[in-house]
Amino acid sequence: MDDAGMDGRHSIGDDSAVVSGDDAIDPPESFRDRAVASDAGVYETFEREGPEAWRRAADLLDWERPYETVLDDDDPPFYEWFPEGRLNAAANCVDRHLDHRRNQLAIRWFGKRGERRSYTYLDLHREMNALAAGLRDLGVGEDDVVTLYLPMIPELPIAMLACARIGAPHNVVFAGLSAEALATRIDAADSEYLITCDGYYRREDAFNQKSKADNARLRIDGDLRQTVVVDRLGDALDVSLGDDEHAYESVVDAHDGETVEPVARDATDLLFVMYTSGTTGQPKGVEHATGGYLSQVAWTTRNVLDVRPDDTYWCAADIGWITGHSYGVYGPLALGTTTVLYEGSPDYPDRDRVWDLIERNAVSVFYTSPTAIRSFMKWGSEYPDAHDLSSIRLLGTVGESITPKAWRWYREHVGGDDVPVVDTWWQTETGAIALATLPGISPMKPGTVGPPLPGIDARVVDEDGDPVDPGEPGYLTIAAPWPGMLRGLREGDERYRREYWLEGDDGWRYRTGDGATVDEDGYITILGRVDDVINVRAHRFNTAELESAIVETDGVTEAAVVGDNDGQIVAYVTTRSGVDTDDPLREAISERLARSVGDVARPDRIVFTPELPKTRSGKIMRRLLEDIARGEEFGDVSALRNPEVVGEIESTVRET
Ligand code: 6R9
Repeated sequence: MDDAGMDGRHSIGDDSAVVSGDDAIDPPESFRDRAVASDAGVYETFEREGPEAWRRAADLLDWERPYETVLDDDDPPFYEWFPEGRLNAAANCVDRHLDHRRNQLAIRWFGKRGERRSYTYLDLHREMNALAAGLRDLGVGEDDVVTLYLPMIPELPIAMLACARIGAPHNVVFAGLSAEALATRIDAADSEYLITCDGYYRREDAFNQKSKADNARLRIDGDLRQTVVVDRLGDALDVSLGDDEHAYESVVDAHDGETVEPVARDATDLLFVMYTSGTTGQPKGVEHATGGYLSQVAWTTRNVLDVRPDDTYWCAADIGWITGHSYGVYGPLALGTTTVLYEGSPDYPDRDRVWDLIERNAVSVFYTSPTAIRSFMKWGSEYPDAHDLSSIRLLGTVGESITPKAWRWYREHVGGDDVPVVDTWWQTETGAIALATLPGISPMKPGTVGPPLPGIDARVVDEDGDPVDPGEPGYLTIAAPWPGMLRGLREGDERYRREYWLEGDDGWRYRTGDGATVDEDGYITILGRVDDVINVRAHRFNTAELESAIVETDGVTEAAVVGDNDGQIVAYVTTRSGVDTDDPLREAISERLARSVGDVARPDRIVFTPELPKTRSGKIMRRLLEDIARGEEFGDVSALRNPEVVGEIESTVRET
């Protein structure tokens, strides 16, 4: 293996294990030998070549017209990647695989009622084309934004690809969001076309999705010209269609067998818009360009998640969020692999559902979130232990910090203790993974994301933009553009500049909004959003650090820490079912914090709760918990996954 480090600053991937700390774990030998990325020289190559190095990513795609320039940075912070190039994302995800693997499965779908459907690349090609022809027939033209409001059914990725084929940017709205949220996103995106469904199942119950869509329609300022409605529920729900509403089935049937020439898009043309999850402030319409986005997504799916064409790969994130876009649809399909799509809940019909699906499908790469992993832990290792999970070659995690405890549990009980676990940091705005270990090269440090990927100039800096010392908290910034980056915001250039960019003496810096530390090896630990940092007793704590200590306590499953108006630390804690939420446990948590962080970190109040309030994408709503701790008014909680817990928490807090 090449012995090159990163420009002498740190030596990731150096065989002599320069990476320090007792907790660093080398990539397993068996994995390393067969990894896609096994040459540590890749760091140096990117360092030496600069943006030009990203040709390697663009070259994973088929281009209609080749690009000449890799990066046009004449007008920062408006960067253009591969500007002269033209390509079509759907052709890259489907058509080009027809020569070699038309009969290979592209999508394996598992529905909530035990249904299964599989699509080969040929099937996918046929249905995508029929829908693309149908959408055209309904008047959808290039650059018309189509809103997709669908659960995890095959029609969702098919609709994304059909839109991409005709150059119509999609605007996917998570199916569980309210009518109001849908209306806001339709208006904000100037979208005149909608694809939705009659309803979907949540456990036993059929939910009426169409009525939410109807409701949204009454609220929008603009005009919805045409709506396509997928029949997900069959007879379970009777939905009547108006003149400008069309059954998906009939649209696709009417055009079955037709092919639509993929529209060659400029690399900088809009592929999709995605509204961010809104943990803070108003949702923002993040715009992703076709060429740069797809290049980095394909490159990271290969090099970070180690996915190859013959894998069966499962990204458990909902396609309604960026992770599902990049790593549930575009990444795996661009590489021609088989991607698993699961509509159901992880604990239905039983708590071993996920392990059962992995075993059944011989899934080799599994990518999920710390929230999910914490649930799995809470349910108990007997569930994964009862299944043959030996097909797994790599595990990934994304979305929030993972505690060392959860990381180890995941690796041991799901990965058989001998696979790499990649903790991947990125955002809706970055489009693709930006920080992570390269699994065949870099040692892993549980609880720490890892170094920036080659070509990502991430830096942890202080208020003045100067690099912080190892271990000191700072702001995570990115000092050079990268291909998957957002090309702008739907809300305009000014907002884009203001939200994300700072001009410094040495150029433009992208602000991630996250706090972080960096260690001597260049490994970055995410401390949470900058506004999650709490200042109490003249100390600067970060929520992740305290929470990670609390969950180390026996019996504790999840924790969220906030500061109140009196400068006190309030810890919200969920426990493993059956554990007494009594004084000994309070004492144990306090001891644990004192031990891990210091006496100064002992919480003033511990509030036991059956669940923590979470966004639909699984992020803990710390802001809300902070408002509750401070006895302040808080806003609308209906967009939460579990709004019902809020009242309960509030009354518990009042009693403590
Ligand atoms: C992909 C996605 C982005 C925010 C990001 C950060 C948090 C994501 C993380 C992580 C710690 C990780 N985040 N990955 N924090 N470790 N591996 O989640 O996008 O929904 O836009 O959220 O999520 O705070 O800024 P998005």
